[in-house]
Amino acid sequence: MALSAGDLLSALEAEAAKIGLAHGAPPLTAEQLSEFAREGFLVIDTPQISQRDIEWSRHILMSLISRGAGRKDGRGSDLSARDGDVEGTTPQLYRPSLYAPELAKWSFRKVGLAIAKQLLGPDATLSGDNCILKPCRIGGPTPWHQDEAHNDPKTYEEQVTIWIALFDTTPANGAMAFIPRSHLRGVLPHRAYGGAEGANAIECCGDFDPQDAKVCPIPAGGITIHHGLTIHGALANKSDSPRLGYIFNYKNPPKPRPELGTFPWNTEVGKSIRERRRAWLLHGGIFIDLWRYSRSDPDNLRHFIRQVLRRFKH
Ligand SMILES: O=C(O)CCC(=O)C(=O)O
Repeated sequence: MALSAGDLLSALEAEAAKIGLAHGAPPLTAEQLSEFAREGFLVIDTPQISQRDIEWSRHILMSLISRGAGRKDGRGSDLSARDGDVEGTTPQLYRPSLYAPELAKWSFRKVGLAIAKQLLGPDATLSGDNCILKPCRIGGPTPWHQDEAHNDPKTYEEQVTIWIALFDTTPANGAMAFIPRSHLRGVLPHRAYGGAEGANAIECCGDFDPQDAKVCPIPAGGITIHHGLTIHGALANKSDSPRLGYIFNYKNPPKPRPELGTFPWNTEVGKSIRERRRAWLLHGGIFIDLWRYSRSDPDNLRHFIRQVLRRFKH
């Protein structure tokens, strides 16, 4: 029996509705919005992404990581390193869509942005993508931290993060974990992970109890969403299944805020990565980067320009 165009459209809409993408409908419900406002994070444990797209993005990100994309230009690093190592046990690549521009055209970007605008308001834009792999058995922990502790303390850029699981996540392979309601407490003190000279990541050393954490396993294609002030982290991968997160950060435009002092932890971490990046940019990498940005998402380019301008201002 032949299907009419109308039948086909209804069938597609029914499928889309099942995964929260009904035509024109905002992705998050009123209940989800109030849960996020109350708890500082949200877990959507039904796949939001088709199996085909999971495999497609997983393949691209795994290939970028395995060929060491971003290592020499200071965008690839080992998240759990404490000795300045770049090629350690927990590979992370900032802005993978600059290395594989097809990622910038992925349809989920539209859904992600719609979610961010529901949470942050109409001015929210994508500030960057990121991916973190915890390989079987060796993937290291993600230290507890607040994303906004990475930002410039002189301005306030409210932010949210969408974390997409590209393999099933479990408590044993490093599912994301959140401290409920910690987004209501402002930026807490941080330090270099483990207080180590060669750490690449920051860790929250403020007053909070890791026992309060809610560990949030989700299947591949599921997502977690957290506010930039929510304390979060993840355990090491002790299992036989890999754990890969594709991460989108969204920000509101910066607003001046009362002087918060400095965030000294940001100069304490990632020293070897910054040196590598500087050397690469000065040796002509800047032109490669400009070319990469020019073929990428306009939001990526906007944030790059904003960062450069800020560096000149300070
Ligand atoms: O994937 C991880 O382990 C950490 C991700 C994270 O910290 C983030 O998305 O803000």
